[in-house]
Amino acid sequence: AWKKYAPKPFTSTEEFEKAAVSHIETTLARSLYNCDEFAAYAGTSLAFRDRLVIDWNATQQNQTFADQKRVYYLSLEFLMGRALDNAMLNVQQKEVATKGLADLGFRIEDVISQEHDAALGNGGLGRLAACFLDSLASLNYPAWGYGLRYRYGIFKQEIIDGYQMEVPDYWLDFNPWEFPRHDVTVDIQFYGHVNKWQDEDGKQQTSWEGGEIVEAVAYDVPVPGYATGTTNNLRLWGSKAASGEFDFQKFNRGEYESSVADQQRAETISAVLYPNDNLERGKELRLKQQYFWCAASLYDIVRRFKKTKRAWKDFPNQVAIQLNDTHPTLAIPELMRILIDLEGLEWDEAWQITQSTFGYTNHTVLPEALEKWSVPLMQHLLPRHLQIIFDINLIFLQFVERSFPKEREMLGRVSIIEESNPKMVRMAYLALIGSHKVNGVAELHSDLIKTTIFKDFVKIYGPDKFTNVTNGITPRRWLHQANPRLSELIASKLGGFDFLKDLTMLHKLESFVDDKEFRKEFAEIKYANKVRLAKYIKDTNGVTVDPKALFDIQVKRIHEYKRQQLNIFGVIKRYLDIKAMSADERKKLAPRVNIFGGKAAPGYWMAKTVIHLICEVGRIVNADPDVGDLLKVIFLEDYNVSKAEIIVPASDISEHISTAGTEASGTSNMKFVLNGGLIIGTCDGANIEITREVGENNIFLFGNLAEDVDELRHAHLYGTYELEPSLSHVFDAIRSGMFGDAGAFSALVNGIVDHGDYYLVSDDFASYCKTHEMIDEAYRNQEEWITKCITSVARMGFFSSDRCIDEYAESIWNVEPLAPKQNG
Ligand code: 26W
Repeated sequence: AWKKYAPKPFTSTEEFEKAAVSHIETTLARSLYNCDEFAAYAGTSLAFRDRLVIDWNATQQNQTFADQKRVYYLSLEFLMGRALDNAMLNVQQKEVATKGLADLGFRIEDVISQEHDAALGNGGLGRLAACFLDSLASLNYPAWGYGLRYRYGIFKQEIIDGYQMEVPDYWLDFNPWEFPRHDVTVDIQFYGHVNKWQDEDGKQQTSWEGGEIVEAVAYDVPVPGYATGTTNNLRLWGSKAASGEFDFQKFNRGEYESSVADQQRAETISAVLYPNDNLERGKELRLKQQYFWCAASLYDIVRRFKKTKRAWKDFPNQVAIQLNDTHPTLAIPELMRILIDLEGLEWDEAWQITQSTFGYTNHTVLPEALEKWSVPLMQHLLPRHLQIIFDINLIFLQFVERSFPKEREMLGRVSIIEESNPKMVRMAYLALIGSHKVNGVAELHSDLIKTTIFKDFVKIYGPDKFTNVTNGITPRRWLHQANPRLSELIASKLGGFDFLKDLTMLHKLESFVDDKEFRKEFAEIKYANKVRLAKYIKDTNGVTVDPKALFDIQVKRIHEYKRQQLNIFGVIKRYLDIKAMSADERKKLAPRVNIFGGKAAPGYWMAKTVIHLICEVGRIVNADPDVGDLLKVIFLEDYNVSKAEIIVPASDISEHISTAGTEASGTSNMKFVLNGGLIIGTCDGANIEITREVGENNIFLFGNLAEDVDELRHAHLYGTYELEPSLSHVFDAIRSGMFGDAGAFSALVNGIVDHGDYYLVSDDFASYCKTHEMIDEAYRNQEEWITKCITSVARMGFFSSDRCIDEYAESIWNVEPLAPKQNG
């Protein structure tokens, strides 16, 4: 049915050309005679933007008129990547643009690559938010994203002499995809004090007064659904000094410099994305960002609700707010403040409304990632919110005390306030208590939160408050856009592109697994994608790699729990083995290219050491004539979304090798398999469900299980534990200076040898290496390999973010899709 709602297309190549050229000449004021690739990008984007705006306005009108429940997805990160290619594909008009641009003398790939990535995120959590927006629009859900408009996204990574350097990512020079709404602003208050008094009726009143005001300005980004008229809105808040107040006064008093300084201080709030992934640092500016964005978003949501003139009790029937991790948890006390202090509701009614409105998604169990804010800091910055949090906690603890009178020790454990010095607010507990549903992001992860960090809360609220929604990825970007040839091939077998909206249709590919022609084309496409990546590697790293070699890829944030160190130690072992072989033995080996990519948080010294080791191993191995094409080691600089679109379709094997129980889900694992690659992985996160879907024969699992991790860690610290001998060999090589200054890597090695090997590298090393030998063996039999790949692709339907969003809609939000009005 969605076909009949497909938006109005450019009716001809000429029409597109005319629109693009007109923008180049008038909007950009550039002559066609010096039209470069950048101008072509700008003209093409503006031409498509005009199209999107029509659908966007129609969608907003339609949703307002329909007056049904909306979803608000609050996320401090949206890792969108580039917009143009996605927009052209989602409105199904890329061919027109390809032809039109060719007429004008451009290759569309070159034009697309002019666009700067919108990199407003660190990794998995931010990219998940972006996939969700694509699915929400594609499935016609009335939904808004709310985030921050950082002037600097995640830093750009440069590798200089084998070390990571960070360069600021200023991305807003030319951004045709955002619409500043200078008329949509919200005043946000910080600091100040709380006043309490009794009004004439004897009713207790509370207000928050004084302090300072910063203005939030809305910037709207259209989010087009695939093959539908629905174009949703992503609203990003930018900060600026509140207009007309002290700045003008100061100006008039001749304090020009200090008024500019105030302005800069206000703009600092939305200046930069914090580059830590899974590490909480408790910085005041970060708390300011969180409140600024929560308060602006809630004001906006409440304003929209109030226009409907409904009673407050209807709020949860009109509004579902999803908290993407604990970063937006302040939205809970903020809604309570609005309802009680500003709207005059009683506590119980306000609390009932609040709890029914929010849902909370947990994305990590790593203790160092759990957000805690010091009570003194909150008292200073948000005095009224701290009071509300104390009240929420008091009422909650009284309830726990009544329900479990014999378990007094539980009170300290579940209190929102940690009795440390200074006291800390545990944001995960606040998010859980203030929401009606809590979900993890893969089955194992959702089980683990119930038995570890939230164990007591399962007892308190019962198991029904907790649910699982396994993550997904959008097949539009991660198949159709990143791998157009594979998408075409699949469409040719399934009778069109409907599978992009119902990914379970992929299962029909299984009947083509023995089809000779299909297999040949499938293999050719993988090869062509590897050729493209090989060319990219040559251009960026200057290293020649053989596209016939097995491409083994690990791209993700660099983190000890993700165990890039395990991978590079395995590579070193392979290198040592090759060095020890005779020429005859070497001839029997399957050539490999080991590709790494990912950013280390700027202050994460150990992660930076891992990058350095990878680069140094590459430097030695790639120049060793004994090795030749048998082994190449590549570190790709500045891994991001647009680079992932080149890298992901080119893998034979990708690595998802976290210590069991640490990777909540992983989503790149899904991307790689959907693109016809196999994976080596631990029994962790979504790897487990991928195994269930594709079958044990089509995945290379290794390593210890989550349930054994505690005991193994204990054995490292106290038991009769011995370092894996083959890993000892690797360490000897590193210590010998084979890969440059051994001292540079001593902390990395000692962490495993002397300091407890927290991530169990040694425990999993032998099984990891053995599994890689099985991979070599399997790859030798190309026919069987291709069968595994095709079978896996056919079984990946479950991992569409469309399935995931439907599950959220059904089990958490209780919202229905809204069909777009037909254009015309
Ligand atoms: C406060 C510092 C901080 C920053 C970011 C703590 C935690 C985060 C994120 C929650 C980390 C993150 O991106 N988690 C990833 O979320 C993905 C989407 O659900 C999962 O697939 C990954 O397994 C998980 O690591």
